[in-house]
Amino acid sequence: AAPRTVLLTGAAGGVGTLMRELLPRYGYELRLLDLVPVEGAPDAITADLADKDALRAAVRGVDAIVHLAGISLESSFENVLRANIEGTYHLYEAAREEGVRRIVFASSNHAVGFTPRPRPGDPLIPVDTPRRPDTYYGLSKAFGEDLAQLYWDRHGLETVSVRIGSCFPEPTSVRMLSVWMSPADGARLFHAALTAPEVGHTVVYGSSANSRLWWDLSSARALGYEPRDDSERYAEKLVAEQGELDDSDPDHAHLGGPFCTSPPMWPR
Ligand code: NAI
Ligand code: 15L
Repeated sequence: AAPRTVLLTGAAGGVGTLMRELLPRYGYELRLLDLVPVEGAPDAITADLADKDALRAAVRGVDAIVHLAGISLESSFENVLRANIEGTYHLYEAAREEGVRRIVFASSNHAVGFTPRPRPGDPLIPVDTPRRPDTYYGLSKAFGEDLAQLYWDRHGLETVSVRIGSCFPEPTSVRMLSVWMSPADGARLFHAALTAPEVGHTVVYGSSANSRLWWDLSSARALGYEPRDDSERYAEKLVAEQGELDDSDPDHAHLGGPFCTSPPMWPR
C-alpha cells in the first residue's frame, strides 16, 4: 500500500520548509523532526540525530521517512561525522528496529562533486559514475548511499538516494541553471520515490528538466518522476549578471562548482 504517514527529518531547514508545504498535497500526513523547533509546528519533534531513543520513538508507526536532517554544507570532519555519518546510521538503525519499509535519503551532487562538468555536446553524467566527493560533506553523502545499499542488501529496508542538485525557490547562479530542482519538482520526485512499487536501493539525480542539465534523470524517471520545470527561464537574467561559465575558472570545472575550491561552510 502507498505510504501515508511520513517522518520528515530536517523539517526546519530550507528544503524541509518547502516540503512541509508541498508534500501534504499528495495526501501524506507528516511527522516533523529537527534539531531546532519547527516554526508554526508545535507538534514537531525537537531531537538530535544522536538521540537513539528519540529516533526510535519518532519512526515508530510511520510508513516511510524522508531524511533531510544534517549538515548541508562543508564543516569540520568531526561535525560531519556526528551529524551526517553517525546520525544517518542511527536513523537507519531506528528504522530497521521499528520495521519502516522505505527511506528517501537526501544525498547530494557533492558525492560526485569532483566529476568534470560536461561541456555542451558531452554525454550526461550517469548515476553509476564513480563517487568523487568534493568535501567531507560530500563524503558523508557517499557514506549515506553505501549505508542505504547495506540496509537493503542485509535487511530489505528500501531507499531512494536523491542526489539533489540545488533545491531553492529560484536558481541564483549560472551553475544552478544546470543543477536546479524546483521545489514543485522536488515534491514530485519525493512523491515518486515514496510510491514507486519496488526500489531496492535506487540512486537518482534530483533536478528539474533543465535545458542545461548535466546529469541523467532516467533512473528518476523510471520511478515515475516527470519534472515540469526548466531553469532556462531564469537564464537571460543570470547570464547577463554573471556571464556564462568560464572554462578556465576552477570554480566552474566540476559538478560541485565552488565546493571543489572554496566550499561554503556550515555556520554552526
Ligand atoms: P538546511 O541546512 O537548511 O536544513 C537541514 C536541517 O537539518 C536544519 O533544520 C538542521 O537544524 C537539521 N539538523 C542538522 N543537524 C541535525 C541533527 N544532528 N539532528 C537533527 N536535525 C539536524 O539544509 P537544506 O538545504 O534544507 O537541505 C536538506 C537536506 O538536503 C540536507 O541533508 C542536504 O545535505 C541535502 N541537500 C540539499 C540541497 C539543496 O539544494 N538545498 C542540495 C543537495 C543536498
Ligand atoms: C548542497 O548539497 C547544499 O546542501 C546546498 O545548500 C547547495 O549548495 C547545493 O548542494 C548546490 O550544489 O548548489
